[in-house]
Order: sequence, then C-alpha cells, then structure tokens
Amino acid sequence: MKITDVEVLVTSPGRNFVTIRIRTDEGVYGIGDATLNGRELAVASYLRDHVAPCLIGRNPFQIEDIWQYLYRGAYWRRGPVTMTAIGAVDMALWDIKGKALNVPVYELLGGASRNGVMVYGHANGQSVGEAVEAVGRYLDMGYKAVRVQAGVPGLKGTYGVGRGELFYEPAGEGLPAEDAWSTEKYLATVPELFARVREEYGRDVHLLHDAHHRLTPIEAGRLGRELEPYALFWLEDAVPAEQQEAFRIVRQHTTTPLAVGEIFSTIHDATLLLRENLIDYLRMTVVHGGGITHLRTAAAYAAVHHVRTGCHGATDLSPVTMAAALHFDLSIPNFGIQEYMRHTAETDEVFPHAYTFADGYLHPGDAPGLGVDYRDDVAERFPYRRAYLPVSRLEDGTMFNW
Ligand code: CS2
Ligand code: MG
Repeated sequence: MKITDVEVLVTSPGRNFVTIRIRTDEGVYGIGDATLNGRELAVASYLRDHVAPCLIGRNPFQIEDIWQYLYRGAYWRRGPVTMTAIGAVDMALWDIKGKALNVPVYELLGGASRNGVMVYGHANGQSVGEAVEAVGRYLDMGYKAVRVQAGVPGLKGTYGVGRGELFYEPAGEGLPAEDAWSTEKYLATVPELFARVREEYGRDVHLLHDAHHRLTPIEAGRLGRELEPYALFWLEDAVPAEQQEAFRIVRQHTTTPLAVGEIFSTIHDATLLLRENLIDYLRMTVVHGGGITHLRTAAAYAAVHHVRTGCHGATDLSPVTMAAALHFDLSIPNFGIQEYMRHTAETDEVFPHAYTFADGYLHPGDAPGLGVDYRDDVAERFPYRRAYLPVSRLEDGTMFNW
C-alpha cells in the first residue's frame, strides 16, 4: 500500500478545525485532527507545504518509522505546531491501518482494558449559584464526574464560564478579547464554590477544577489545601508548567490531586513532573501531543511513576481527536479520565462518528479504524474565519496568563 495524496482541510462549523486526509493506492484513506486553537493556519501550512510532499509514496503501515521521520527529520523538534502536525499524520495512519485490517484501532493497541471510558463534563455559571445548578444538570445526564467553574465577582469574564451549555468555545473572531484577572478575587471564590457543591450533591460525584495556569506555586499550595475538605478528583493547571520543579512547592503544601499537560507537546515537557511524582494526572492528548504513537510513550512513562492519564478533550479539539483518544483511553492500563466537552450540531454533521455516550461513559465503537469521517459537502458550507483565544491582563493592565 502506498500514500498517493495528502489533503489539508479547513472548515469552521462554529469554530475552526483543521483536518488531514491521507489517501492510498488501495482506496483506503485516514483522517487526523490538526487543530491548534488560534494558530490553525500555521499547522495547515506546516502540513501542506512541508510534510505532505515527504509522505507521498510511503507505506502508511509504517506508522512508527513515519513518526520518527517527521520528528527527527524536522531538525527543529517539539513545539505545538510541529507536534500537532505530526499528531494529525499519526492519527490518520492508525485510521488507515485499522480500516485496512478491518478492526477498530483499540484492537491494534492491545485491545480493551475496560468496558468504557469515564468522562467529565463542564458545569459552569456566572455565579456560584448558577454553577451549582449546572452540576445538577450534568448529574441528571448521568455524568459521574463534573468540572466546576464559576465567574469571579468583580471580574468581567473568566476562564471556563462560557457560551453554550454542553460545549465551551473561548476563541472569538477578530483580534483577541482582553479579560481582566485578579488572583485574590479568584482565590476568595473557589473554596466557597466547592463547599456549596459538596453540600448540595454529597461526596459521590467526582469534582474537578481548572485553575488554567493562573497561580504561583505558593498560591496553588494554598488553594489545594483549602480544597482538601471537598476531596477534588483533580486541580488542573494550577501553575504554568514550563518550570516543572515549581510543582515541588505545590506538592509540599497539599494532597489535592494535580493534573497538568494539555499544552505539552512531547513527553519531555513532563519527565521531571512524572519522575518526582509531582502530579497525579497527565493531560496530554493525541492532537497536540504527537498522536497515538507518542501518547503511548507518554502514558507508559507515566504508568511507571503512578501517574494516570486525563486527556484534554475541549470543544476546540475535533471529533477526530475525541475518537482517537477514546481508542487510546480504552486500551492503556493507567487510564484516569477523559474530558468530554461536546461539539455543536454543525460540527457533528461535518464529523460523523461512532463513539457514543451512556451513563457517564464514552465508548469509541467498533467501526474499523478510528470510527470518524469528514463530510466535504457539509464542511464547505463553513469557510475559515480567523479567531483568537482571549488574552488576560491583571486589573492594573499587566499582561498575564489566559
Ligand atoms: C481547557 C481548555 O478544557 C480545558 O481544560 O483548558 O478549554 C482550553 O482553554 C482550550 O482548549 C484552549 O483552546
Ligand atoms: Mg485545562
């Protein structure tokens, strides 16, 4: 079997998605997600202008060799654009292999290690009260785990409180929106939020929270300690993680489980965090973490250090990523949880898929390959529109972390 054509497809059914489609001389094709929120065209060009010519004529079954060729052969290793491009190719090659062998990809990854993939949804509200009510709606839908985010009194907008009930899209057209931030006001709100949720719904539901890179290590230690009475499943992205050793301080101050890694692009972003047991969940996923091939490396390294996976699964990752992540989640031994922000109806129409939700779990289905497709006739109705993630400034105007 030989690769004969590589298409890079950009569509915007409510938000921008970039998809690679790799065709072969035997008629089998595979697709991969190449979406990088706010920098979509950078990845599209990386694939179209630099990667695609190198793939023509190759045997798509040589997934590992092609991964190594694209990683080592780029010379300029790592980073979100490079690894998202490699991740997209990798997903498409696993899709081709599964289709050609007529098996779902998880069967190529060692088979199912569990019956289903536990997911978490996103309850949020402008006020603590609204967020508490939103948790109830997720429990009514059967979720076993719910992330809870609330607006911060005195701040115009804050991360995680968004448009739409089951999905969350932070990017907007035009130049980046500017949010204001106050750590003091935020830290004054979060413990009360979780006290109210536990008081309302008890201890059985898994509760998660995303601090979204906003705290210093000692602030994260303080928040983690204040949340200990509410037994969170995890506190996510408490501290920007470029300096992995900063998590030593957080770990010294709290037993609240820590999750990090959705913006990591290779295992090298996490080795110290894992080696020193500084986190409990690794958030890397297939689209930004180098595909199924590299994510298996990361998961294996994490497993040795008692760390479980918690793949990123936001609305701005396409259903192709969700499908590929579910095959990965179903098979690895140290699965933790899968984020499940749903997509809009238009997005689901562009990307028909086999995965299904029931009683708080997702399953990838047993269609050959990844079990997801791309409908050109629908996609062409939604042309690309430049959009950016917001930026964040402190109340005095200082540039901060969104
Ligand atoms: C968030 C994401 O899902 C999460 O945990 O951190 O919503 C993130 O903000 C977006 O994926 C950024 O595009
Ligand atoms: Mg996050």
